[in-house]
Amino acid sequence: MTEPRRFRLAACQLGPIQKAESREAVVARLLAMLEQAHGEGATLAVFPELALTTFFPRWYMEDQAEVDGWFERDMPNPPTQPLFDRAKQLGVGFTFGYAELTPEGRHFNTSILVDRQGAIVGKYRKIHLPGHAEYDDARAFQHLEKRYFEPGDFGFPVWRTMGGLMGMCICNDRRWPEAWRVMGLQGVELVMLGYNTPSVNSQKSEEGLEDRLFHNRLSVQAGCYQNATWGVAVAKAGDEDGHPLIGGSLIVDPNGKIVAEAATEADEVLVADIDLDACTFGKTTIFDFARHRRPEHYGRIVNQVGAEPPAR
Ligand code: CDT
Repeated sequence: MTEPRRFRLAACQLGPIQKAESREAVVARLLAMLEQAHGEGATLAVFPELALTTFFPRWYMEDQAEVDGWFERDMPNPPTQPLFDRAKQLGVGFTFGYAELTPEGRHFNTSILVDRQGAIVGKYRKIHLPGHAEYDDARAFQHLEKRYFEPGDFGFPVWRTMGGLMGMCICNDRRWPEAWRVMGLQGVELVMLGYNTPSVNSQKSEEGLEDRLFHNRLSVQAGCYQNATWGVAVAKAGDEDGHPLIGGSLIVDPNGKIVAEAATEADEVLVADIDLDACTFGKTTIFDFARHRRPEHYGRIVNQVGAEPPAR
């Protein structure tokens, strides 16, 4: 089936989810936003990272059974099935993030992409895991993604679905140009990502909300421009049990310009009309990779991890 290359996209920002909130209560909020997105004509809805629970990596846990309680063993599962069913009825594709526990006992920070016919067509597992693995009392609060997840093992795939070339990444990945470029090298036309970003840097209290929103915009706008792709970055925002997260969800065009931006830190749906053919100009001119890239000079990008300054 040929699907349109022009469609309305919805960024479905979530307000806070408290530790005590159930999956069922959260899915009811996702469903309300899905209905709103559909009512406004959207045919693709993007929900944030770890969209079913509070941002649990801020809590230090030693009991693996307690940790595993934040993870989903199946997708869809009973709490999320209503979202899959309703989206299929409405003909709306969607993506959201969740903590994935595989049958082999592996833990990933994952997002899935579901097409307008209700099929799961893509899965991405977060590669750049920020934070630390052990309790760190030098920080104002914990960020234990390196404790609870292992780095993703799928790379940065791009899927041909819903009329275009679709990619995903998750939160901290958006700060890494490598993530965008690997998708750019597959011709990506829309990058969908969710985030949970604390409003204050736990290691530098003077880096607050304004700087954090700036870094979010800077990363997404640069990634879109430099790869001539649309991008949508969707927050889980607001105060989760005393821990504030930034809002600032964005839809960005292939020229790097913001076309829609959230105004609140609550559940909020923003929509924009997407023309995937708007990527063509950048991809065939200044960012025509086949003509202009010089990979013979990029060896350090893949051969080295940390910075290696020249000898004195
Ligand atoms: N969820 C996530 O990846 N958050 C990070 C916080 C960085 S500070 C440890 C982010 O890049 O927004």
